[in-house]
Amino acid sequence: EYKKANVVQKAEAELSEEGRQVAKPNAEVQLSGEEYKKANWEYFNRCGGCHGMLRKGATGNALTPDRTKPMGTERLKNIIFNGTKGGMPGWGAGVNIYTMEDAELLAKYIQMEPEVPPEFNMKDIRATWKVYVPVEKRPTKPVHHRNWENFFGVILRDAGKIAIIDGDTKEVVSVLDSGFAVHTLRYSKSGRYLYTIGRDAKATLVDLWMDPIQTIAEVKTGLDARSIESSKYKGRKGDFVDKLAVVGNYWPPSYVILDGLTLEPLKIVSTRSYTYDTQEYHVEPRVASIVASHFAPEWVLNVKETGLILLVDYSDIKNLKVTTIESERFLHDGGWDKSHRYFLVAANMRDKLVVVDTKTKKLEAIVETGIKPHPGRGTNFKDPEYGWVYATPHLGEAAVALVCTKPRHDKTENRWKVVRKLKVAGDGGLFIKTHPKSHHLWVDHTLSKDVDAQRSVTVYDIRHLDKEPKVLKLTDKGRIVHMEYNKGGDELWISVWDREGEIIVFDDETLTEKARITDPRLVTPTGKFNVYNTRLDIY
Ligand code: DHE
Repeated sequence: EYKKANVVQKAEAELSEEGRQVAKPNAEVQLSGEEYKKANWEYFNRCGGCHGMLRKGATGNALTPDRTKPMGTERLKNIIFNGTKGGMPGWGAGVNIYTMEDAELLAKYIQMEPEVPPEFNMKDIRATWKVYVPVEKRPTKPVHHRNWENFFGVILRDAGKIAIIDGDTKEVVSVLDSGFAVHTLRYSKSGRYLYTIGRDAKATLVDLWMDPIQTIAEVKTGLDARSIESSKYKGRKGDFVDKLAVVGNYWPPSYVILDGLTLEPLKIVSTRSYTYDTQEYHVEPRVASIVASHFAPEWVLNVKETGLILLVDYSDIKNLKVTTIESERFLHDGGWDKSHRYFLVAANMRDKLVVVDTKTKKLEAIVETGIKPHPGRGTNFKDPEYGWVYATPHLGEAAVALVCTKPRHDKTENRWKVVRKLKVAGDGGLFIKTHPKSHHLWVDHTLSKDVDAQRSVTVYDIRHLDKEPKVLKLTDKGRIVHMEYNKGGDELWISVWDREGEIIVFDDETLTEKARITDPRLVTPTGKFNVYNTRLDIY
């Protein structure tokens, strides 16, 4: 059913148009042209994010033929279908995305030499750039009376769309096309503009002041991407609020600087370079998370495979200054500490969080937290015993680690140490959330192998962290994923990630359900981003 969706067909057509060549099968495995095309597409859709387009491995193991051929089709097929204890999800058992035949097709495909995808140069990017509403035709103030600062941008993953939901009335105000399997959303500092990025590297720009709310520009910066951010700095070195945007590409491995108001592509910078430790050349160092610094006109870009964190100064992009910080390999997702000075990013395959000081522009600390930390943007709160902490769940264990983030002048020996580990109802944790006005800590276990855990959320009372948490089972379908607060910090929104998706709204104080937002258009809702909280990095 998914495969028939227009959006999939469209993205598939685009990929083949972009000239993916058919690789030569090796002696043992043979695939017809059609089979190869299908496997190639499925690998991009489901596998490349973790294993890499060139299959050199990152969050997942390397899948080059020297490793896969000795394993053989039978074993590989079973791993693809059932998953592994190491955290690889099974795509057959439980979720019914692949049949055994699909798994076999991919098992054969990954024994063949990886195909090198084409490059995507400025000419290709410019050919995809469209402005639907020029700057001078846009309103100078909101032309509707909704409380737009309490809007939620919601990802509708498999529909390749986003929904704008009014946080006050819970109405679905707009559903707009975006890139294929859209991955993250961010707002400009003013909050007026919403930036989206699809897995196919299509970025869109939405104006929340218009009525109807609409997409005003789009551009495709590459073939594969996961992150987007805007310029947020206003200070002595200039006012860059809403002026620029940046996309972090997985393929070609690069970042692309865009005009923030039109998405006009301005500059491509390659991230191909040497690993920070062994100093080996890497052809596919992908850009993972990106945030905008609060201290300087800079973006913090985390390059996964080389373990390098780039502080990119966007004040003069013709003479681009980049501070390159050596940290740890396999950088993925992360967020700010309470002070917004330190950025904490997971080096997930190394079981660590890396801390960067964006004021001194140096590596501050590396903290071992547990098996495969996956903070999303993480969350900050005051532990009754240890003071301010940053918290992360883990993919590989049913635990949340609290890392002490006490200010620099506080000479406590706990700074940047794990001061507490909280048990949660499942491993496979992806996201965590609290709010300055809340005393609850919410944790999902989306990728747990246990179906009950996938459909539940663990809630701790921050004032009594030594007490047993509540485990709330929320649904009998799909999985529970990603939490977000409303502007007032008194409602917690959580997604039921299913073909017939829902958003459940909780009264945060009483932990009772306040509303279920249902709409046939809410297909596979995942991340939700409240305008006010996201633009000000409140988490
Ligand atoms: Fe994500 C954030 C990459 C799988 C939903 N995801 C991110 C970020 C990166 C990333 C680099 C940080 C962006 C930032 O902050 O700038 N994600 C990847 C992958 O490479 C991976 C492992 C495999 C893939 O092929 O994509 C992957 N991610 C998933 C999922 O399976 C999820 C649950 C659903 C989906 O879209 O496929 C998923 N990722 C999200 C969400 C965020 C995210 C909702 C933003 C969280 C936030 O609160 O900021």
